[in-house]
Amino acid sequence: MIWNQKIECMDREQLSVLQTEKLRKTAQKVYENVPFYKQAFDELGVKPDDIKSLDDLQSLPFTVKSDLRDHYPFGLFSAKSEDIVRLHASSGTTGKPTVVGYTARDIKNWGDLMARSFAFAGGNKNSVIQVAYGYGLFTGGLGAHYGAEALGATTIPISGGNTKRQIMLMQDFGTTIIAATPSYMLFMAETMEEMGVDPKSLKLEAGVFGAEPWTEAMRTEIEQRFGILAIDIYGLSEIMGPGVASDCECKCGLHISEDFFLPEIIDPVTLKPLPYGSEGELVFTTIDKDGIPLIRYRTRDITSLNADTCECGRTMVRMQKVLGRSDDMLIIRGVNVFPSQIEGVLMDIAGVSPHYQIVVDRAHNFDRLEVQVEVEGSLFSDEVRRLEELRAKIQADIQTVLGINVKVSLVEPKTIERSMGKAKRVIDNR
Ligand code: DLL
Repeated sequence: MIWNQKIECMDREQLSVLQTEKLRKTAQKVYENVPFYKQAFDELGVKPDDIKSLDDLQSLPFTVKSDLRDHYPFGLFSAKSEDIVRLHASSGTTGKPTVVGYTARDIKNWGDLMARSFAFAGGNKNSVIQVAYGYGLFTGGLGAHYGAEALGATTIPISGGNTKRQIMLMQDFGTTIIAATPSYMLFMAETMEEMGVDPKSLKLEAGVFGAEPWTEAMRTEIEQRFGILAIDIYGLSEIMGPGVASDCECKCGLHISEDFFLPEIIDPVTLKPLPYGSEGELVFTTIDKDGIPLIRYRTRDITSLNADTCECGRTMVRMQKVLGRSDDMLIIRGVNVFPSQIEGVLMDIAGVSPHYQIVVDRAHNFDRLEVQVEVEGSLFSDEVRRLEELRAKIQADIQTVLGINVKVSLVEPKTIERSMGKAKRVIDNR
């Protein structure tokens, strides 16, 4: 089902007229209400009225995460405080969180956009949606919650964690769609096995999984273990939260809700825009937000865009599955390494579980990368030779993909700490 056929399948020329109009209004709003933006526009010598077409976007200033932190907590808000009805925040690596505010209209629109994502997963008013993203300052829980209600579905606001209870409710309430991080979904599969529950015996039909990078191999594993459709959902709190983009049943890229968010891909070094199809850093301009509209926000997420009409009929641009972040990219002895590349290798090898951790250390100016990965328990009671063969294979395959030698350690099942939210894949001790 297409939730908003008129918009989601809009002729692209018509769409660009709508986007240009919304962009000009947004530029006016931030120029008038946010001193940070007035100064940034003035420094570049641009005025909101100069915006005549979408090409003029390139003359506008960028926004980065530290700009939000430097104006903590509400300095980049465009709306008056009396009109803000909700705050969310995402934790940074250091110090203060990044705070975002929503007006009542923003909350309504967010629910509507999230409903589009649930519709991608086949959701409708008959669906029973279990929201296993965390509720609280994180946008996952409440974002999915309002989307499920906007859809008219029955919503189960269980939040993350409490895994056995999640499973019981899935059985008893007849959950048809689950919203969770992909790593937590795999943990639920494991817990079901321990409890003697067959994941395929549930009424579950689909899941909307996101908040962290995951590979196609992980998608296949979830789909096969549960017998469901696994949809990728992308978003970030600065731009709105979950529901900025999601893939449809074709699973060939995530449709961005372009009537709200203008995407660009830039070269993260030169900051120059790149054409469709090129990989680079994703940048968003929000064009229909009141609380905290942002101009050219640098997400640090690496992907590419595709503007071809999708088989599903939607015309909205698609972004490729996120490859990683330009800032969690590891540089190991000069080589750029994305955790998702290592995950890709692991998932292609039989007997290896999707639970792994990457530990980086430096000794005598030499970077060492260790991949700790869980393997099937039965292997440990087998001959040592088989374990060693598997270890050597993983090491050789990673060497082929990354071009560097890494240490591989095989560990027993359930040794690596499980997460109820975003998995912590990398421990960088450098
Ligand atoms: O993670 C919002 C969200 C909640 C999205 C639930 C999807 C589902 P933040 O905590 O601000 O917001 O983190 C945003 O998470 O810049 C990406 O690096 C990463 N991320 C989110 N979704 C995906 C995804 C939420 N589907 C940051 N694939 C983003 C890869 C993702 N990375």
